[in-house]
Amino acid sequence: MRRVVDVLDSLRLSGGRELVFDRPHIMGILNATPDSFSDGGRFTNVENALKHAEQMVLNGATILDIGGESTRPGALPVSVEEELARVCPLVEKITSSLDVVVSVDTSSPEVMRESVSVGAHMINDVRALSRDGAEQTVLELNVPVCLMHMQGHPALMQVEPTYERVVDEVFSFLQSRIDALTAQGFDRSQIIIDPGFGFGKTLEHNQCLFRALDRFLDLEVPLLVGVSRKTMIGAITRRDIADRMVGSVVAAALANLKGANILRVHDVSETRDALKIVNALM
Ligand code: PT1
Repeated sequence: MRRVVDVLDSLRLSGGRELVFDRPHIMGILNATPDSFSDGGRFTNVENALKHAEQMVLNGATILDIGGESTRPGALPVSVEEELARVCPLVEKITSSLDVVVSVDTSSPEVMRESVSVGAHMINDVRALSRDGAEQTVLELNVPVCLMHMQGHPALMQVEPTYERVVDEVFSFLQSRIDALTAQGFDRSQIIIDPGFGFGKTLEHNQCLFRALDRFLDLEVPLLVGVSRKTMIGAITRRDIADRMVGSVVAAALANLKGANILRVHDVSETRDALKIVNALM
């Protein structure tokens, strides 16, 4: 199977740090939301979050994704002030105490700016820099960015997702977002893409996208996949959110086999074992 590493091989991060795609990277999810969708808000205070972050790094996460806005289906928007208050203290604490790449999951230009100023290395935007000022902000900050596809908005995105050809539409969207950024001088090697599993997609849409994951390698930028504990895993296994670990880990291993470079997961240690098995046996 062709790997993106054949073409492009690393992200340049602040402080001379580099993220090399000579192997899959595990992005551990660190929710800074009181209603966080599967950690029940246990990690909302900074000290608990730091412990969780340390554990994920010990277990093999090379990236931590810190988010202050829930984007699961039905979630409501959060104010910029609230998002800043949730995210920035955590980013500052983690970047100053742990040797890990810190990604901030946000669509808000203010949060992007402030979190990078306290040490964040990259931005993960589920709205692919569509908010007013977001694109300009990332151009100015000049940090790596993950562009994700979503149809609609979290509150209503699962009501009636509709596509004529889901793979072509998601592919074209991501291609046009890459083109929009590079046309303004942004370095293509600093862009990551993500088809956005569960974001305005039925199970069938998610299945089509997953089966076509290797097509996204044609865009010649690193590919991020996030399916951990999502509804699609529950729909396939008929398991509640608390019992989706095995399904999620298998899906992460399959995504890696299909060329994904970054796996965004809750269960870091289990995912690392799965990736080691893939690497050793395939
Ligand atoms: C993701 C992602 C993300 N997912 C990126 N960022 C979430 N780049 C947050 C469900 O169907 O996949 N990629 N940031 C979490 N969002 C969801 C969406 C959680 C859907 C759950 C579901 O259950």
